Amino acid sequence: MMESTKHTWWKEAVVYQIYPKSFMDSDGDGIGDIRGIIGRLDYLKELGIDVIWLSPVYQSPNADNGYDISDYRAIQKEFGSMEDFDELLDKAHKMGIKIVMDLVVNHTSDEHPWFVESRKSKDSPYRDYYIWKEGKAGGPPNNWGASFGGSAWEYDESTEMYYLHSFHTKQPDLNWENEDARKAVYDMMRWWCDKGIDGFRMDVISMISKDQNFPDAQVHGGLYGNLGEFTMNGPRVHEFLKEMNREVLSRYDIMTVGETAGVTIEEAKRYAGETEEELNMVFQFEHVCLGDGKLGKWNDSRVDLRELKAVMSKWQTELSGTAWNSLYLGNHDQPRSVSRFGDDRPEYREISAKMLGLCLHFMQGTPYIYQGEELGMTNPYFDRLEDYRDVECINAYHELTEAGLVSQKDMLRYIQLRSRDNARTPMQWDGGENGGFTRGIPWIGINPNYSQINAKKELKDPHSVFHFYRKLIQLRKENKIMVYGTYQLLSPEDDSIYAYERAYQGKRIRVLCNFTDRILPCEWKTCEEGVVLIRNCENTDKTLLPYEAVAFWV
Ligand code: TEU
Repeated sequence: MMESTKHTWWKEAVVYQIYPKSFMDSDGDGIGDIRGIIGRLDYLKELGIDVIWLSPVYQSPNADNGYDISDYRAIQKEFGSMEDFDELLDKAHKMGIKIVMDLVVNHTSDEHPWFVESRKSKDSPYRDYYIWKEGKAGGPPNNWGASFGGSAWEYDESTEMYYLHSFHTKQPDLNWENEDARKAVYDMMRWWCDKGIDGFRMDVISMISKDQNFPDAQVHGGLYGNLGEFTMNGPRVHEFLKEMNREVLSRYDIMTVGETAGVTIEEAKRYAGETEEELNMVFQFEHVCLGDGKLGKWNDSRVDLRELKAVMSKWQTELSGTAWNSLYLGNHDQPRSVSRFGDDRPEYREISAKMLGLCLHFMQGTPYIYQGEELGMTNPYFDRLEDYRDVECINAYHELTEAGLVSQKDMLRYIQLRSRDNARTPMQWDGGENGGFTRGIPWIGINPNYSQINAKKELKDPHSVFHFYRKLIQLRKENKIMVYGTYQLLSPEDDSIYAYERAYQGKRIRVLCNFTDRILPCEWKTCEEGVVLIRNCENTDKTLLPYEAVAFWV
């Protein structure tokens, strides 16, 4: 294992993800907006984060909450105006906070002018911006299924051909084989960089190069073939990213993180290799896919700690010195981390939320905090399908229950545990109406626990999850070992304790985390005065209390 030597600002940064629709509503329409974010910059400053990753704020018909973009150079009305955006960028910069934009270029909205033109005729100059194919035997060109249900091919009457959409029917995939389309994307990216933004989080960037043979894919347990095999880490993806780097990224001091579904260690070393000239870092998916079964994410399994440790440790050690990790336990597509990896029962919620934060922030890589994670926000466990909003879970509910693959009762339980809406309930600002998120009716119900769990309460309480995260961020700034140190797992076989060490320039930190609600003996623990960097409870015995976590110098 090597000590990563190249120091950069984005390795040392802590990123905070904002999902604008659910963050803060300033005008009472029930939908979060940019002015809402501006009003909460002080809160983020107090937390101490360096970078905001803003989920899409571009013009969009919202088939997938902004991940279907109809104009890359406009702000969607519900979120405000370009003037509001410019003000946000300016104010954030004055406070020393950078802004990274979501870049969604695997697909556009079907309402984007490129697609509107493309579907009109086979001779349109925009025809090849998208992926059009003839049908086969009266059906789609192959058996690929879309992420949000149904076939990945949509028949279009005007030219009697099918277009590919890896996600929603309203998200046609761009054809990256087409040079004009690529150039148009780079042009748009330069336009944003020239505005002064600080980087891009690239949506499903691992999927932009498709196997041009478009073969049928294996069916795992649902009704359709899994297209990932032929769309993820495709034949030309690295060529395209090197081109993008040359044309755009290398010309600015920005940070880039690729959302790389299906990425392996070997692929990550190419996407985010120190010398590859593609991206700065990637989001790998292995730890958030643990326990996935024949119906993919739709199940109620709990993560096995030994598996979690194996996956995290593999990424920690194998990228060390050659590429860079992103560290995350939640985002807008994942359930709340405390509900999934911790314990959201009232007596353990706070302590297990802190334990997870400590466990993650002491690893090598750039940590990402998803809005509300710093408060220990939980899944809402809505008990009616009507309370959910996300196309993914609603479509899956119908597709899987109607095909008889799962009962309605089980599917609702799976949704309570795994739906993306778990992360999308409004940010809980205070104990007042709608948790202080809006004076109107929120677009999705607020988690009923907002009177106990909210920012106002936590800001006042020095022992809150918020202040624990604040301290974690501060420690990272004071101790380069947290950023650059090498990582060593201590107890691979232990199914209850996550123990690891970091080493850097002759110094060592040991991290101990109890992932259970039991008191456990722990020989790894030393209890001398003055060595502890941070802990989530006072316990000087050679034991770990339920969900206890501690980091100390050894
Ligand atoms: O997500 C891509 C992706 O891999 C997800 O579809 C993931 O598999 C799924 O959400 C897990 O349930 C990105 C965005 O983060 C997501 O919000 C978008 O819906 C999607 O791309 C399409 O743009």
